[in-house]
Amino acid sequence: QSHPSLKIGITCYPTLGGSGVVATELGISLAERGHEVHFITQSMPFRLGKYHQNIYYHEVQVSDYYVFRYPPYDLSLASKMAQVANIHGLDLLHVHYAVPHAVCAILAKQMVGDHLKVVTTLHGTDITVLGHDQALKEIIRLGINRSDAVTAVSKDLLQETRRLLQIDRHIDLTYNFIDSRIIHPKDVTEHRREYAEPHEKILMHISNFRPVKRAMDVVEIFRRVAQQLPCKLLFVGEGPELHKVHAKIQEEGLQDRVFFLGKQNDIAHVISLADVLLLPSEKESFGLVALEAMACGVPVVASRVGGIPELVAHGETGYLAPIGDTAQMAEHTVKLLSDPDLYRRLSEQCIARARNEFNSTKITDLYEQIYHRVLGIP
Ligand code: GMT
Repeated sequence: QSHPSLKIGITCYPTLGGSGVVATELGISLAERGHEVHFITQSMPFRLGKYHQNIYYHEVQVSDYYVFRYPPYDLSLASKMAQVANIHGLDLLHVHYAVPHAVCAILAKQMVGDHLKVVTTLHGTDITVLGHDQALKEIIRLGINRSDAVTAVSKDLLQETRRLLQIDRHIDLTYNFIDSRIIHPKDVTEHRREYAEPHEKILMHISNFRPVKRAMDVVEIFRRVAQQLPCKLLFVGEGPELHKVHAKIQEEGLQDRVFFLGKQNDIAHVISLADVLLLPSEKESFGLVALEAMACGVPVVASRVGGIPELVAHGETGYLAPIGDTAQMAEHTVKLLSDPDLYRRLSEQCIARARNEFNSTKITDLYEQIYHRVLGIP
């Protein structure tokens, strides 16, 4: 059955981690299916890059009128959403995060009319925000309860949302995904030589170095692994704890074996340099980088937390251990890297699992079904 092409507004944080990446990839995938996609964001989403047919970009301008102590970004966003919806005749707004985006979309809906539908995807940060500021609880609940549909990126996040916010409404499960045309193993033999000798293994950590990522555990895991096999460690990304990590590496005298690559755009190329990805986070509603690693055939050693066990299958595509158990994570890493047959099997299973369970086509289908449901399209 052929469905009408839709006009969809997408709002996300364009520069922030996995949620922005997933929102952008979803927009691209929808545009390829003939839908008209309008990004309404603070700046151009970083993975949007080149020109795409059917994709439009609308920048939110924040008013800095001198009486405002805090420029009202949320109101500017809601106004922009309503403006774009009216001018382009949008069918729906798909927003990523309840606060503030869903709340802004609900305001826009009040300005435009009830025919404009709101779909909200939860990425976990609303729950984290709640941990910091309980005063926001009711507005997060409003964002969720007044949306026409709500989705969560893992079962764990779905249950957490229900439990912590006392939400009874239906929430759809829409796992994050990768586009295997872009995220797949790359031949990086040349570049690998810059970091490691052929007999050495490469351990990698990629994050925004927020405390929740526990990047110091990565150093500890590496220190233990390096006592047992020749290896190097590559850190990718930037953030608040990077300087501490740097200091620790100096203190441990590991500087000859550790590289800091900073922010990198071509994530498939960078991940392909690695033999194992370390993700010892203490909170992770999904962990998109673990899925990107799997898609590149790189097994993941991670903490058994949040949504990670839903993508990293213990003993099949990587290994899981309790938060902070660096000894066990190191042990798993050594086992994995010292058995070539085991490694090959896990690496192949990683690619298969990422492609079969978390592919762009399957998840875009799911989102389309949700759009049809809220719009009453049979
Ligand atoms: O938490 C971050 O560091 C960034 C945040 C984001 O906005 O991308 O990540 C959250 O959403 C990602 C995409 O769904 C998930 O992969 C991350 O696990 C989630 N972060 C947390 O739950 C801490």
